[in-house]
Amino acid sequence: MSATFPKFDSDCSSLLCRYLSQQTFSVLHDKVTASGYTFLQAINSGVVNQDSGVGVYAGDAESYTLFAPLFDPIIADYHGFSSTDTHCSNLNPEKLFAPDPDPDAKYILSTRIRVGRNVAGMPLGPGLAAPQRKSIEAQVAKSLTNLSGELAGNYYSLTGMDETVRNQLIADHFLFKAGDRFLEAAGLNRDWPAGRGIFHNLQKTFLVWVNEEDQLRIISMQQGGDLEVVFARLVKAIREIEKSVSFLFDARLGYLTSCPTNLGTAMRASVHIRLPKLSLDMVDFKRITDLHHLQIRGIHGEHSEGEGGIFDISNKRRLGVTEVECVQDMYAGVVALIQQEKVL
Ligand code: ADP
Ligand code: DAR
Repeated sequence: MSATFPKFDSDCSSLLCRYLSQQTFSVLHDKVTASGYTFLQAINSGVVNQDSGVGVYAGDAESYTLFAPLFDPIIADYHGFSSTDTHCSNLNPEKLFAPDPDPDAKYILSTRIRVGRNVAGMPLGPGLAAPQRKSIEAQVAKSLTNLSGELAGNYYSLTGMDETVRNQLIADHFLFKAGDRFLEAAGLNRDWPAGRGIFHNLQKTFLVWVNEEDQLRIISMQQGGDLEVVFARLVKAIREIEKSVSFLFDARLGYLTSCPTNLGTAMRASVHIRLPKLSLDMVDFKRITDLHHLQIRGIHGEHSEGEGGIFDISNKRRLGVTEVECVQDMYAGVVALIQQEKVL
């Protein structure tokens, strides 16, 4: 990519085109981190994909300081987190109050809470070399296959995975799809599928994605709306894994991730919820989700559409709030959505 200021479409609304001024570009355009990740790589996804929501990815921890003149205003805008704020963590399940908001299972199909994690001492996904990605896979798979009890399971590498098995895991919402064009332009699909895989326990209520957008996506999920059980299982898994894998953590930004939208807790707590009446009035629907800092997605992953009145509802904020608050945000919003669906 040339070192001239990128061309943005007139209707480009990404945080990249909102905050990349000529001045910032002139200061950063030739900057390279110690691990060799360039500023031009960091912005490439948003330049290539003008419909990006954000448009930037970090290739290592240093990206968040060296490219701060662009990353800091993007982080402040997305998370409402200023450069003087500091993140704090709370992974204590006893602090969560979230009794099942739908005990008759009329609305909530399933609950899933995930965190992103990256291995300390390594670049982030966009800056990884193939051998580094393979060594992360080996280290993480070894750590996971030592888990016991409810968390015991097996690791399945994508390399050599039967296509039918892979597609079924994706269809059942357990496995990630092959990287989309945003990840492609960020360099996150390089050497695909080498070094990528999934671990899951027998019941598929505890899963870990290895080397997708982040090096670990630690996931707890099950049918129904018992957020407290799902959160407690996730915390137990995080505590077990960090006994043998150190995570990339920053005092100000919390857990570091390749996309700045996942910084801090790197947590997305979601329900797949059936709201057929409310979904007929998306203005009212969004009024409630905006009030509770929630994001609406389709049920087949990011960038998918709602289907048959069923949506993926999750917390939008991940940085400057604790893990308990992320789940509490989602819980309060889901209670309000169900109440409005009942009124309708
Ligand atoms: P994330 O970044 O959290 O992985 P995605 O939107 O890409 O988010 O979702 C990844 C996968 O997880 C998709 O297959 C999606 O259908 C599934 N998923 C997300 N939330 C839930 C949920 N509450 N119940 C069941 N599956 C879910
Ligand atoms: N699609 C990219 C990333 C947005 C946040 N989602 C992530 N990280 N999966 C965009 O800039 O729109």
